[in-house]
Amino acid sequence: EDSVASSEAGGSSDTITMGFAQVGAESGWRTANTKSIQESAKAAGIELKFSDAQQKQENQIKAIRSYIQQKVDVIAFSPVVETGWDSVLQEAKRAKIPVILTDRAVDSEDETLYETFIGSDFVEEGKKAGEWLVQEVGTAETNVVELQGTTGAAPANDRRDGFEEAVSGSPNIKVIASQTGDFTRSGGKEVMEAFLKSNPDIDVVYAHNDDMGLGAIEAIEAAGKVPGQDIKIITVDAVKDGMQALADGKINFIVECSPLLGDQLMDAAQKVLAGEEVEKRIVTEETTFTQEQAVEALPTRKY
Ligand code: GYE
Repeated sequence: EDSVASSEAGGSSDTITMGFAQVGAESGWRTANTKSIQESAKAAGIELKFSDAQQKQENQIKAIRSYIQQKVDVIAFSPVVETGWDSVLQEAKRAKIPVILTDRAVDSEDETLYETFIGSDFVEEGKKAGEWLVQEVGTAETNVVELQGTTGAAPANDRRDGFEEAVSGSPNIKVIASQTGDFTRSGGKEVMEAFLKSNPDIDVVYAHNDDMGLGAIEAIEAAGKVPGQDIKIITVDAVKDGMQALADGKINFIVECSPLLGDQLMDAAQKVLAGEEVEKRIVTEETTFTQEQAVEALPTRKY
């Protein structure tokens, strides 16, 4: 495809130009997600303009404004936090550039500001994590520490809420400390070190993603304890490093969250620009993994 991208928003030149404003490169999940988007764009013959916001909303807003100025055909992004998008999305709407949300949602009341939201059900993921714990510990007194994702991010809010809901009927399960580790390995490690210093009786870590769980493993080992045994660990994502730690017995349970959203995104973009109907909400299908299941799944795991 060497044709020049259309200079008209929604124009009919055969090459579609997509501006994609990514959250950052904070985790193994994000790396796999970026790769999926880049590969799928290539396969679909879509010209991709890509930016990395380093987990800062202001950078994402700047990127979206620049895509509007460049008159791309479609804008897609994964909003770092849920709130504060209305004005920039209104600018895109006025410029008649359709917007597709992937991975994370916005909490905007005005649903005309975007075409569709493609991604996981994070509340469901939190529930699966909590339900496993309820099964696992029965009536035993259980102290949980929670490593939350980026403050204000949809997956942090929803994974917290879903988990709370699932354990709400078990008064023996108590979340004794909860803090953000920003979805990074170093963040998870740092917060876990502080948790270990101030709480002698931690039974379980619930980390909102694998990377923070992997950071917590380092902190637990450094404190002379055995992750997966002295302290059980539940995480979300199921990226390779997480699955390896699960197979090695250092993590006890992982709720899957698929980063492979690229094909669905390109498909939705093509449909929107062709004037076809797309579902307002496209939910990704996902499973969960125990240690035994991780051993089986690892050899064919793609990310
Ligand atoms: O779980 C985490 C990443 O938004 C679902 O962001 C995504 C989350 C994912 O940093 O690892």
